[in-house]
Amino acid sequence: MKPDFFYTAVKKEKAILVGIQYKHLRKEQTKEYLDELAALIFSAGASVAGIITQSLDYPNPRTFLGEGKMDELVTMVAYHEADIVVFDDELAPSQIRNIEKHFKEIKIIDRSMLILDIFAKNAKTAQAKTQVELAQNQYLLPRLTNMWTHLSKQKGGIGMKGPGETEIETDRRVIRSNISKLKEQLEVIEKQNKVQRQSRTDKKRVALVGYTNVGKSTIMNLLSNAGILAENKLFATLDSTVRKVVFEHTEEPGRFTPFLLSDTVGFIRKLPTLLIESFKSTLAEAVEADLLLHVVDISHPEFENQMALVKQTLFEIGAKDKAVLLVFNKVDDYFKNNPDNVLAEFENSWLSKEHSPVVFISAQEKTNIDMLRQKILQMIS
Ligand SMILES: Nc1nc2c(ncn2[C@@H]2O[C@H](COP(=O)(O)OP(=O)(O)OP(=O)(O)O)[C@@H](O)[C@H]2O)c(=O)[nH]1
Ligand SMILES: [Mg+2]
Repeated sequence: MKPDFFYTAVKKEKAILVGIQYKHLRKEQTKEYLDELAALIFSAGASVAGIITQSLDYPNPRTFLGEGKMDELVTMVAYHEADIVVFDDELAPSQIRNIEKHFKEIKIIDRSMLILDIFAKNAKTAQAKTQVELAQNQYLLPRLTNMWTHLSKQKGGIGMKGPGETEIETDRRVIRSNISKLKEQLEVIEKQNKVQRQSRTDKKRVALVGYTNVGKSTIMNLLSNAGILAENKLFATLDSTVRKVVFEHTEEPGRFTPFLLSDTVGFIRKLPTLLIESFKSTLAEAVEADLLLHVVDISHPEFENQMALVKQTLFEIGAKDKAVLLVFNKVDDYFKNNPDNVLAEFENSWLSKEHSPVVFISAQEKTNIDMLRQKILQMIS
């Protein structure tokens, strides 16, 4: 660790969150969405100073918020001495330009940009880094003319990492050639990975998939001692890790079944399409798996919507018609808040609802892990 006096990290940025209370959404849902945006801000290393919402049918085409609300936002930013304003929906380049006119030295970003930033921060392998860089360049291309030219480049922090950094790169031609170079690099990496995957085809393959922060990496570590970073941040995992796991059949001691288990990048609502596109090859582990463990955080108020989104995303990347074991995780948290519910009843209701095998566990408390092992074994044997 560096001594304190060498520590030169930029100060923790303060953000104001902006969301629309759409007429078709319940109030609690809008709150959940903004809570998620706050979790993204936290994962990016910044803090939330304030939240502003407006009831609208659709965003104002010029400034996202209406005139009066915009004044309120300006006051709020000044009061909290905020550094960033984050909008929960994607902003059009012209909206960014119009909003920026209201501020000095304030970064205006949208949800996509924030997610890209977290990905840039957390990417470790060459593949993940290249994929993020590709998505960033593609995101930047249509927005080149007005990306914070009013900000001093030394500022650092969210959104200042990556291709936005230097003057020369704000040239469309450079961005275009970056994009084609990155695509070529990815092709090379993907070819190597494919060879690697093909060399493992003799074994059954199981992939952990699910919404971000549901506990995929915790389960991976529990089943395989993989030593993967698991933390209460969104998108802690960006690279798929594969481990060989050997389970012994409880009813037949001495009989072992080996398989390959992989951890994958989490999903989130409104994941920038560019990221899905560029992460397709990372998600190949899920597409080519024999069994998917769809992990759900049952303690989360939005868990059913999260499940639906995961199914939709799996469909989009071509991982449909797969054997799926639904793993409801964090039952410890769930039963803390719903002490009257009975696990067996719950299990039955979901079994009839989903028509696919389900298992309820707590990866943290190590509850029901034997049941999870048994079900995996049943499904791959
Ligand atoms: N209460 C409770 N917390 C859990 C449980 N399993 C995991 N967690 C916590 O949930 C947080 C997220 O866990 P991860 O394993 O990193 O989740 P992930 O799905 O890999 O998340 P990403 O890689 O960021 O998409 C961590 O703080 C874990 O300690 C559980 O059974 N109960
Ligand atoms: Mg993870």
